[in-house]
Amino acid sequence: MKRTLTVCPYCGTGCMFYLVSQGGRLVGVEPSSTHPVSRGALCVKGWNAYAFVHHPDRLTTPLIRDHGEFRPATWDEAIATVATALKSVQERHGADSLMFASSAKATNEENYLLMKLARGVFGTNNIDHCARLCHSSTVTGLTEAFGSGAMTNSIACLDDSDLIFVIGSNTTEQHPLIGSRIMNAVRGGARLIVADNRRIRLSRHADLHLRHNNGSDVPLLNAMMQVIIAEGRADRAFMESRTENYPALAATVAQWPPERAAAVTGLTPEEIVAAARLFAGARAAMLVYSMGITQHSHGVDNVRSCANLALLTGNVGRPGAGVNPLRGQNNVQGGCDMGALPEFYSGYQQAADPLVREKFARGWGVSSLPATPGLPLTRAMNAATEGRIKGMFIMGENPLLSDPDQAHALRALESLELLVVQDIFLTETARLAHLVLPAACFAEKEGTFTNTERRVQRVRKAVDPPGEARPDWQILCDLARSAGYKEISYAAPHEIMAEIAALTPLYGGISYDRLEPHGLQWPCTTSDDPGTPILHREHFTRGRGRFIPVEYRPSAELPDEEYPFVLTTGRSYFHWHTGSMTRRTHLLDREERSPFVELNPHDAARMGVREREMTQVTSRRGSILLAARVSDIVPPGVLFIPFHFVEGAANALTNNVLDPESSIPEFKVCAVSIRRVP
Ligand SMILES: Nc1nc2c(c(=O)[nH]1)N[C@H]1C(S)=C(S)[C@@H](COP(=O)(O)OP(=O)(O)OC[C@H]3O[C@@H](n4cnc5c(=O)[nH]c(N)nc54)[C@H](O)[C@@H]3O)O[C@H]1N2
Ligand SMILES: Nc1nc2c(c(=O)[nH]1)N[C@H]1C(S)=C(S)[C@@H](COP(=O)(O)OP(=O)(O)OC[C@H]3O[C@@H](n4cnc5c(=O)[nH]c(N)nc54)[C@H](O)[C@@H]3O)O[C@H]1N2
Ligand code: SF4
Ligand SMILES: [Mo]
Repeated sequence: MKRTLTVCPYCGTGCMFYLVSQGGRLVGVEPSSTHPVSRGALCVKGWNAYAFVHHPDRLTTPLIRDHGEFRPATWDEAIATVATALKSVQERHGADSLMFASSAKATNEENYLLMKLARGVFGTNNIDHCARLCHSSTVTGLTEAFGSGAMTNSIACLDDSDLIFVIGSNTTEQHPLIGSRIMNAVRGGARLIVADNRRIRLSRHADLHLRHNNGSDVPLLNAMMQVIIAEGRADRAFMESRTENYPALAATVAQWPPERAAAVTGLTPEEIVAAARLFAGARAAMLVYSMGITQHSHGVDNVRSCANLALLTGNVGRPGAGVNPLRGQNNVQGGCDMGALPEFYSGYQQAADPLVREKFARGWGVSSLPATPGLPLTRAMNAATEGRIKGMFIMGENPLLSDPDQAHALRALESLELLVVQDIFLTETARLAHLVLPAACFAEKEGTFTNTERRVQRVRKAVDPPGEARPDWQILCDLARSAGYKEISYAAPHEIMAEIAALTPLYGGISYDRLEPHGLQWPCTTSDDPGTPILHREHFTRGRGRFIPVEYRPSAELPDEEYPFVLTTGRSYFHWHTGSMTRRTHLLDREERSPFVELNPHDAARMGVREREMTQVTSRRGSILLAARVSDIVPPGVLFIPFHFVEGAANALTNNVLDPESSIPEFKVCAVSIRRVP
């Protein structure tokens, strides 16, 4: 038996465990008892994280489409074909007709390399990844307010908190080891407010459960701030010494007394006042949020409101407090840190800044780097349908199931002249590709992931990849060389990290030998920097914390007579996104086998729908069939559908409307109808 210490490939909590292998095959998982986050525990996905690795569906050779059918190819042929095809699109239509989609499932080193390939070799800033669908609102909103778009505090800070405000995060199901830490804190005496109209597990332990209407977080938070100011509960000393632009905030929230917010949120004024008093009365209050806040056409405004509330009450820069966006994928924090974003190089260095471009050009040995602003992923999909994006290279994403408005996503992918997909399985998106490259998964390669609390941790190889599959970083190096960038050569991922550290101040002090045993939290700028568990302690990254007042903008598509229900989409505990890994994991698949819609008992009675009966849910964009789960988890008038199932794809229904600033889609609100299928 061999035990290999590595990081869980599922969520951003970043638990570490040992992969147990025997004779070159994984046989199980053992938690790490000393790890500061997992502390000897794992959730059901972690315990089963070895199971998909040896699945017979794993891609084992490159595939080239020939007369409509895939045929296996050698690596030499596949790499040369991909490089030539990308070059050809670039030469005929310009570099900005290419789009590169990176992967929050891949390592930091691999994200950095794809960023380098897009900018340094193919000359475009068109690089992005699933953070666009997830926390792009956070990156925009918190960077403006604080100067950094990451969790301000550490997971362990939950132990020091005496009030936890969970808003738009189903923490026990989606970040289970953070969820259980919140439950522990509550058992230890911390107060809990949950703002989510679903009766999620945490709500049963909350002092206050706010079941406000989807899309009404800005009025809720504005009114809480109005009460805090009116009752003299704001932290004046903190505001004077650490913040700016307070008068503008005060003027805006003065327009939002609880009575006005009550009409929009569906709450009572008393509930809003109670929330305000609980929050402002705490010694250390921590905000925890996720997709309920970010995935709206006003997602950035929601994030700004969260930041405003924390600034107003002096809850930034100390233990037990802070604004804490829980990052979703195992390495989505790292994907952003590595500059797999159109607007940034690694470490949030602006692509628009000529000095940054000069520095990277020198570091990479290229003559120049592109100045044209890059396209976010969501806008690139729109551009593809308009013929402005011609070629797409997708590493480790499955947009046919994860992008909003599936018919639109299909149109976008089908209109491409060239689609290359590099994945571990032949996903729904890969089936549309011209070329498919088989990648090694987390258990088969070396590298690092960065978790939601900015902790950079080692990923280690336990077993060999199946067949001809290779680590993403090796494939990307070969591709760069084949496309004419001969200087690229790394013996192993630690050499890529050395280059990242040299060009990226945030990661300046990160090297593999320093990551034993449980990683380092950035900023970590020098080789003796112990890392930073809490941001903004003496001053904000941007200097002063900035209040950015926001006005309420309703969701883009509200219910009407024809589509009388609000549809909100999200996740279940057992499955992961588009299901490529969890639906190939027996134990998880057994728990949740098929698509379902949560429907309130009142609505069910009204519509004549009973538990487990088939229903048809329809929006202006599409229609799907799925079983009813009648439950008061959702309030009347709201339906909830997880987006894991291809045979009842929630994204056939969702609305491809984007936040104007972050370009995140409105996954959390659209209008639908439901009927029983006779
Ligand atoms: N098991 C599992 N875990 C996962 C994932 C997975 O696929 N499966 N995915 C990972 C990823 S990438 C991410 S980003 C995270 C997401 O983690 P979460 O954001 O916690 O998950 P979601 O289910 O998308 O949405 C959370 C909650 O938002 C609420 N909500 C909807 N609209 C609103 C609103 O307008 N306001 C408020 N306040 N709440 C609202 C919903 O009712 C829902 O309970 O999970 C990560 N963890
Ligand atoms: N309706 C609705 N839609 C949503 C959301 C929602 O709440 N509602 N949430 C959005 C959010 S927050 C997110 S993060 C996105 C997620 O959207 P995606 O990122 O598209 O979803 P995943 O299924 O996680 O895709 C990851 C892919 O990487 C592959 N993979 C795993 N490991 C590796 C590796 O090491 N190398 C390579 N090359 N590939 C690998 C997997 O097989 C899988 O196909 O979905 C978004 N879509
Ligand atoms: S909480 Fe997240 S990181 Fe931890 S075992 Fe579960 S899925 Fe993996
Ligand atoms: Mo996400």
